Amino acid sequence: MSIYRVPTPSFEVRGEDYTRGAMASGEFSERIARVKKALRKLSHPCLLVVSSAPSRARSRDTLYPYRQSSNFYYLTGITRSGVTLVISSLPNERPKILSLPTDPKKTVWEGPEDSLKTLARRLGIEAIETKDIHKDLLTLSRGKDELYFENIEGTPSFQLAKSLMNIPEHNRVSQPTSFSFLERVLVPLRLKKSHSEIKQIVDALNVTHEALLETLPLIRPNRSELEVKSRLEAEMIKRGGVPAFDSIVASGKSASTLHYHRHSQKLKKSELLLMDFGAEVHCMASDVTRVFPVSGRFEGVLRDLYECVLEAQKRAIAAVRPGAKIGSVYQKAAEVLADGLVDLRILRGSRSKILKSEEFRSYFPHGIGHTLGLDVHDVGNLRGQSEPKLEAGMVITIEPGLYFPRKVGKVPACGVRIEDDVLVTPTGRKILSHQFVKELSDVEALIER
Ligand SMILES: [Mn+2]
Repeated sequence: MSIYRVPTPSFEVRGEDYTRGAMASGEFSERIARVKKALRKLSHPCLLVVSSAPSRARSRDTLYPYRQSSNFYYLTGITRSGVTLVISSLPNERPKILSLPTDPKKTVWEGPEDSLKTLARRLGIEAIETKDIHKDLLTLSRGKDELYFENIEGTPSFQLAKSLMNIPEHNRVSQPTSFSFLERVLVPLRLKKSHSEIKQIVDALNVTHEALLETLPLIRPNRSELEVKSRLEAEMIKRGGVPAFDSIVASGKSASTLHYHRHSQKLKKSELLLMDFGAEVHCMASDVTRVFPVSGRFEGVLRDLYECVLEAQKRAIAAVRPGAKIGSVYQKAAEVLADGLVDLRILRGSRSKILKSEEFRSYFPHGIGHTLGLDVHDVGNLRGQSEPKLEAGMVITIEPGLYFPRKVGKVPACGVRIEDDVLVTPTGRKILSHQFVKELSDVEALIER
């Protein structure tokens, strides 16, 4: 997954202003307040330190496009580098941001940035301009038992944890002796989306959908995967988004590679085109997969295949509700896929035997979905030993698929996956990506020629 700088959208497309949807600073201040409260409960007195992402060198003095640390962005909404946020559990210590003084030489190359004071005022917190961030952080850590830091090397947060750990116990000046990753505090908060976060995901989905509509005319025989991909991403960028991950545009056999990135094929009339893509707007991601018949019509066994995956996806979505585990959602889709593989004469035997078989896993080798938010694969592990239950406010993707790296029976080498973004609501679920049609006839009508 590549990283991209988040531009500040400032122009209009089709009469719609895409500067809309930025989170109000009030929401960031509230999050900082919630963290302070959580820290008090967890391990008082303690300190949470999180820094903006460091710039990463691609080679010599050329940098990768900058993308803010999602945890830092979640608490501050700040998109620039070189800032560190400190939250203490002590009531008399205000949250603060620290930064080095502005370097005029840097400004020559990169232009002016919002001053530290402006950023702090927006958040209603204190600004500390310092020549030695590390020294200041060591001082601020005094009188605390525990430090919550971010596991990103090269940040002042990481550096602080590292040097505190290396101070011999007897030399510590009442400084933290316990250390935790700040995910312990932030994951529960980031996992459940607020009303405005959900609105932001919908905004990102709208940008993604408009980009798709502009790209549809290129889904024709003899066009290339690369043409489709570049149009798709250009249309996201035009609307103030960036790709939330490297888009997958895979035709025919290519679609059996789950994370296909070669984009070297021409579209053929007899094949399907799988597109897995999503814009990120204001650091919030979207993630959708749709499949189109290059000829304009789903025909023969490809039609059966598509219908099977669609039914599996609908059944899985219907199983999403608070209290459900992701395993049971997976199971609903897997049952439909297993029956479908029997109907297609690819597998034989009882459903329960098929579901346990290696062979079935080779046609459906991935999970049913993942959480979505500031990161396309967002915080919170849905699977694993302590499989958590779904809760209202979580946003997850539901994306079953079937993959055939080579021809099996009547099925040509191909891949079909259908993916939507789904909000868990108090009573069930809501599909946030409903603007992307998926019924066979609707998809055919969409690319009608
Ligand atoms: Mn996905």
